[in-house]
Amino acid sequence: MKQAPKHPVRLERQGSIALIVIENPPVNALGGAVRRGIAAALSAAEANPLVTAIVICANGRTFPAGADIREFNQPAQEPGLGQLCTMIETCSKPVVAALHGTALGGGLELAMGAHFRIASTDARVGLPEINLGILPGAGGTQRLPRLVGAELAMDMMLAGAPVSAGIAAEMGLIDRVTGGDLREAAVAFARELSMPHPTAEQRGQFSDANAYMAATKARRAELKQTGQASRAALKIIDCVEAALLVPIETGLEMERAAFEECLRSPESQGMRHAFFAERAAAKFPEDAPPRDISRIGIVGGGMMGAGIAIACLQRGFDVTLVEQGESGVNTALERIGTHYERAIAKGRLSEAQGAAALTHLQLTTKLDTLGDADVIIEAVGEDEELKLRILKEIGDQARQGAVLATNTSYLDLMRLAQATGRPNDTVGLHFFAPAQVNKLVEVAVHDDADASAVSTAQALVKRLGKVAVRAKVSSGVGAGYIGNRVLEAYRLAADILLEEGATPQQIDTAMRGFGFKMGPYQVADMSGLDIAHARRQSSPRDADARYVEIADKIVAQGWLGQKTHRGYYVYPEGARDGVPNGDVLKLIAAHRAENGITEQSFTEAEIRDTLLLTMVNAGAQLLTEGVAARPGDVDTVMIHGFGYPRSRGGPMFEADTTTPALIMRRLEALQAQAPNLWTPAPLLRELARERRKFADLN
Ligand code: TC6
Repeated sequence: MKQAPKHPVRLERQGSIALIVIENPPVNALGGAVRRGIAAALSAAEANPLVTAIVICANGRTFPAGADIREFNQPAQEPGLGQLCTMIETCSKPVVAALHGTALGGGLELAMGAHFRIASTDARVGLPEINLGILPGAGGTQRLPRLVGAELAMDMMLAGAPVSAGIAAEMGLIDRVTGGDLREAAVAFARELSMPHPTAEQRGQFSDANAYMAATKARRAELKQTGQASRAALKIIDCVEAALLVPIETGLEMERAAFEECLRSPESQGMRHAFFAERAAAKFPEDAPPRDISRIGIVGGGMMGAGIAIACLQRGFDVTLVEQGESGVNTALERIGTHYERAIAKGRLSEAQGAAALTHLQLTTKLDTLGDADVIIEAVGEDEELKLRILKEIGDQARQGAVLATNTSYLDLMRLAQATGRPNDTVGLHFFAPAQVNKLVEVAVHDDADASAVSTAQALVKRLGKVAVRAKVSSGVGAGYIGNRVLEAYRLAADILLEEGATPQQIDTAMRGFGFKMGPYQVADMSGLDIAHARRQSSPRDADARYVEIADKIVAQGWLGQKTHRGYYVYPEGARDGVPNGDVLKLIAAHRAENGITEQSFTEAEIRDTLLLTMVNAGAQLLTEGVAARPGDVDTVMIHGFGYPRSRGGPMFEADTTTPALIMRRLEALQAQAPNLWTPAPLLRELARERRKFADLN
């Protein structure tokens, strides 16, 4: 853990203006020392008769990006951020906050305590607390509605997404935006402010509370209807209502109580774990400087290749996309074009922005145009012969020093890397569909990969705004990387329950009840049963490994899921939600009869526990093999790649709510039924023996 600097706040003077300068890298988080520093500087500036106004600003890359989340698990330190904001608001001299970078959470709350806010053009501001299962707890729920109105305030706090300084100014949250030197502009602004500042207005009450109350009620109902009524979301609405109805002091007390409740909740603990696990996962042992990247080559313009191309274009890279033949090029162009048309239609992009992005795209049939690409990603179908051939051609065409990547997850990475003729420059980059949206990328590292090639791949993922997780692959170990290995175990466990008596609907309902958006059979229907079938057929399998044939029998009927309107569910024309497929239930019953399996009944809790146990064991196995480095890496992959509920922190985090010894005992009870699935992983045994938990390994 980083030590906070000794004096993270300085008091400076420019004539009659006092500047409170925060310096607490990397993101100027408002930890105890920073809060004490600001409070002391504020008191000194207020007491100094030569000071007429005060500017709060920050050095480094950003105005505070929030409270220090690491302190949330520690005893409270005075002054609390809420107290500090009230101190600023009730200061007898005008206070201006000067925002740059990402003024988020407690940082924005601090700025709202100030009487005026000026921001640089490229600043972004927001209250993302909901993403941590909490709400703004330093007055944000009370001050934001007073500044921008209850509806916009609710939108901002419930979405948790930051907005640009320009939009914040239109909302009334920012008073001035400057493209020039922020600090100079803030000081100039402060010099204008000898007049009484608008404390009274900010702390005043709403005159049109009733109109807004209708909006808060509607929002609460909408959240409940759409299944988004988390504790934090509902508390945010309660607090906005308080802002409308009661004096600010009472509202602040309510907010404090709500914040404390959310902070202690298991969902906030899970989300905070997820936040730090993602950042830890992004740290790789390779510390070589990354190579320069400006042009990305992609080979294959199917769903995956086109998605990767869009992800790259969105982040300003030049992209050369190679497809086979005119029709391949046209289809890829249509895919990418459709994406931009939709984004424009939804107002997410202007036509000019869409057109500008497409000027960075070169679509071609010629692999020899890849000579100027800095990273080349192979994204053709999961067919070893095809990939070997394409990777050889990529190796022939790429310039020296280019990083080569394959999007495989199951094929032998070492073999593919050899095919390029430059294995040292080759890594795996496993994107998850839809690649233009999904934030996860597994960076697969084999024994011969050069550290700078790995760092470059890692840097690329970061620049794409995605979350990188490293998967270590050695000969014979690591195929499937992290996500697909856990997923396969999860699916097999579900299939065993199906074979023994559960129905697809029961299993899906249990997992949705747990917090997954979809159960395993809904996902199977959506992805296409033929895809998983092909993979099962092509994967080597031990003769004595437990295998469930139900899915193969369903595929043999030609029921491939949503695309054929029949799979585990039946999908009436045009419908995305299915109804249970009675024929599949009959097929499963016949399968049980054929194999002499007596149907058992399972409760939802039993289904859920078995599937979770399976994921934990698969994760522990990956850690044993060294494919995943930290339990948090498995959690990050499962959250981003497979929709594991973020509020539960991930399977390995959740496993720590019990003990490794207990998990082992439960696995041992199942082991005989499927040793390939339920034999406890060696790491689990080790943790049980040493009475340690997964968290000790993060
Ligand atoms: C709040 O404010 C509640 C207030 C009420 C109180 C009563 N605290 O993400 P990066 C660390 S809740 C502690 O890689 P980027 C991060 O762990 C908070 N540490 O950088 C990492 O450390 P490492 C509301 C923090 O440029 C390093 O900074 N605010 C915090 O990709 C760099 O982070 C938020 O939720 C923090 N608040 O993105 C904002 N923030 O190097 C959370 C970051 O040791 N932060 N760190 O691993 C972010 O969204 C992003 O960090 C970012 C910068 C957009 C600010």
